[in-house]
Amino acid sequence: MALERTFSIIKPDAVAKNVIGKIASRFESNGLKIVEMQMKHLTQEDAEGFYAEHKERPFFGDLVAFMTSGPVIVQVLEGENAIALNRELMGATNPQEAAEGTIRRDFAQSIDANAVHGSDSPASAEREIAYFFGK
Ligand code: RTP
Ligand code: MG
Repeated sequence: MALERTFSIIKPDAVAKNVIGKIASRFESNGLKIVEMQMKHLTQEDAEGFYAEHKERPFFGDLVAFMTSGPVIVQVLEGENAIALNRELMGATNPQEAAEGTIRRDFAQSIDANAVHGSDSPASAEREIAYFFGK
């Protein structure tokens, strides 16, 4: 299978908890290579544009407020089957429902503060990588 790229964010809760290294290590030890990485404090506009698909959802305001509450790490991960593999390593959106050994089970506290984001399809990966890193 060909190499694939996906977009990942280590969210403000995980950065504040000092577990950037532990999360990056999960990627690295499971065959994902970090090929772009930057710490960034998202503006309101950055977060609203990034999550535009959720604009009409009731949690949109809270999501944008949370994502701009502190610095994040934006990164591009590369590996075989990177999009699905990253979603598997992350675990379910709600950490209470996330499988044992997943990043969200181990480092997240709530559905809002859930430690990481990962692209959910090839189309989102392409859009999200371009959004933060250009083509
Ligand atoms: P993400 O986009 O952050 O990787 O997470 P996801 O695909 O697992 O979840 P998604 O449905 O795309 O939702 C994006 C983020 O919005 C927050 N959320 N809150 N209160 C709620 O019901 C709710 N649902 C989603 C989560 O922080 C989720 O990661
Ligand atoms: Mg999503």
